[in-house]
Amino acid sequence: MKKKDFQQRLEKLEKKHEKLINKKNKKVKPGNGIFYRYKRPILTAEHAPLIWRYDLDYKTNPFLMERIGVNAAMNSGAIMLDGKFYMVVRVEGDDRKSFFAVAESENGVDKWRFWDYPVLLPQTKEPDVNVYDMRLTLHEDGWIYGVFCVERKDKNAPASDTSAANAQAGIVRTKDLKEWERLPDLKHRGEQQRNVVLHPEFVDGKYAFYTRPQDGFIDAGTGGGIGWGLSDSMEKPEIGEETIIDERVYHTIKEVKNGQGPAPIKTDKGWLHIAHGVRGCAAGLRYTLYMFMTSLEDPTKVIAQPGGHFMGPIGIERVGDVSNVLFVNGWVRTEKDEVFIYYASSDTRMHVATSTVDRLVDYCLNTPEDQNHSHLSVQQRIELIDKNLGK
Ligand code: M1P
Repeated sequence: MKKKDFQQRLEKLEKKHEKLINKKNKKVKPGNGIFYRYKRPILTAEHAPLIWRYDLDYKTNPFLMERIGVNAAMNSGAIMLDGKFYMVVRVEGDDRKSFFAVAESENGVDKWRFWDYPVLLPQTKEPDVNVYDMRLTLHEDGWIYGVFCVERKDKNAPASDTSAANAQAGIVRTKDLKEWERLPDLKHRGEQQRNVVLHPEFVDGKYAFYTRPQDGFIDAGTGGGIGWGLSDSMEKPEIGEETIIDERVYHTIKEVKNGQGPAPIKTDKGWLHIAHGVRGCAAGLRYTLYMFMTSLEDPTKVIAQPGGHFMGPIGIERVGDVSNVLFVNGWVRTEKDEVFIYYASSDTRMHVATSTVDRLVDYCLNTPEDQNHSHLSVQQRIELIDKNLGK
């Protein structure tokens, strides 16, 4: 390619990238009264900076090839610092390795822009093979903790099995999302862990973790359910017994497995939780989001559990690298008690939905629970219809 053509192509790429980042997003009205979706995804693989993907030097890359592509931008932790919205995004390269990168936005719904450099995580003695799905918790001890899934090859698998993996909870802490201190992986009594989240407050003077014990890498097996365990310290994080606080239930949206989303939001009526539930079907696994509340006095006690999903994949959300999946590990509550829910679709892209603390609490406290039987669901609807028809 001639230098002139190289230059022209680069200008086109830069223009297209800037245009994408600066696109305004729009609330989809009238919504369902619980939350608003937005027209466009907020972050995609195409949002990744060109300097991450292309060697921009004509001498070394005369065809301006994208040699280190980015495949997805998904499952992101979120936090608000000094009035600005930040996500710690799970970015997946074309080489299937996920890593974390910070993106920021002034208003939380559009103009999301990645920082120039992704996060280079310090390693423990046993290097990570893959890392993903960081949950950020601003803890009352003053640190921002990031708990994420760290995956390594399963050492006990036969040599012929090149897929078997072992998942554990990796932990980092930071004050500014720039300097990250790595802490040891969470010790626990089970086999594997994913979807581990730190509770924002001390409980009985200890650090409290939401867990998801599982027998195998994909299958929850005899484990599963959202668990809870306490640790004396974060420098030597170790939980003893895990209590299951939100179980898997037959023929519900969380029949196969479930996992806590981000750290819960404290309200005067209880802790608000958002989570993902998984069911099986002929097309594979279907991941939807659901909500529940736990007691302020006893955070292991579920006090409200609206039936069914809170949000399921629709439209383009249904399709991606792992289709039929919504996943959430980040939300932000603003000073005005608005809630920005950062969810990913089909392991491919990020979206936002907005609501308020009041609405979400109302949704949790006043939405009927799953009746666990079709005829009872029909009865529930008949009561509603009767009421609406004034009978
Ligand atoms: O592919 C869907 C999701 O699968 C896993 O979630 P879970 O542990 O509940 O099965 C995670 O790997 C998650 O990153 C992914 O989005």
